[in-house]
Amino acid sequence: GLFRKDEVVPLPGDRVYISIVDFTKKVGFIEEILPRQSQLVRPAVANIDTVALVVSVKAPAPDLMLLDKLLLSAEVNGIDAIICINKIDLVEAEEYNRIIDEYKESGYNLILLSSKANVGFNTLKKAPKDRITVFAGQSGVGKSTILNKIMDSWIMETGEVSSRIERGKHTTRHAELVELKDGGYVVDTPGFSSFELAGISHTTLETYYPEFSSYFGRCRFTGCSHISEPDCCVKQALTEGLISAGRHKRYAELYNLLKMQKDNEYRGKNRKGKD
Ligand SMILES: Nc1nc2c(ncn2[C@@H]2O[C@H](COP(=O)(O)OP(=O)(O)OP(=O)(O)O)[C@@H](O)[C@H]2O)c(=O)[nH]1
Ligand SMILES: [Zn+2]
Repeated sequence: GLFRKDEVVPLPGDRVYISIVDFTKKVGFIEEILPRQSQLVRPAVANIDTVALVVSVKAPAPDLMLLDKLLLSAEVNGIDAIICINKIDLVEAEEYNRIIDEYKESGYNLILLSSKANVGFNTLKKAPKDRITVFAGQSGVGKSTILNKIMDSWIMETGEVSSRIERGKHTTRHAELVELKDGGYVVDTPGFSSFELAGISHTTLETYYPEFSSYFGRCRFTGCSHISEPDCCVKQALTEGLISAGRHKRYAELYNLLKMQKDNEYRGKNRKGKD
């Protein structure tokens, strides 16, 4: 295992073997950290199962490019994603239905929320059972408000007070897992709100779009980018409304960006070689 041999620092969410020193005083030490299924940097938490990506319908306006990037990030890290469409009290239904339409073919679980009007929390409550969930998304979309609401009403009574006191004593803020009454844990600190494209290649980008998956390998050209090639099954699906135009447009934008980065890298290397 990890830890002693490799000097791995334990994180919230780690599954560990412990040695108990004093059972009644709850004193013990970590013997071994079990292999991690996932590891986030911001917040530093291991074994996250679900990331709940929050967008608001208004104030701030939904940034669907950021949402797509965060979905990518979840896919790359092997973490399930759900999409929370928040602040629905601020707009008419047709406005948030536009977002639903863009993502309904992707298969991601979509939850309509309003912390203000107290909408959607029963659905949200069903989602994170037996799992570790972290909330993430752009600044101002309402992550902290959602978390506070969850923690005020769903939290396990045992340990709540002590962990709150504990928290106050720490000078540097670190994420903690909060155990929910219905099972599962939520990370008490909202996650990343920005995104780096590091580690993703334009050639594999398509594999992170669940709604593209049934068309893989069926295009006329191998390595089809699904952007400008003829006889492309993805583009065909697009015209039939089986893939949303917005998702595809942003996919194409990311594809071109990643390809350009790769080309620049390649040129940079070539130039060095010639000097
Ligand atoms: N109308 C409305 N306002 C909301 C709702 N949820 C949150 N807000 C407001 O939106 C603002 C931002 O909410 P926060 O919970 O601080 O957002 P956040 O995502 O945690 O923001 P950062 O801490 O900057 O990442 C606050 O003024 C909230 O009162 C909602 O459902 N409806
Ligand atoms: Zn194609």
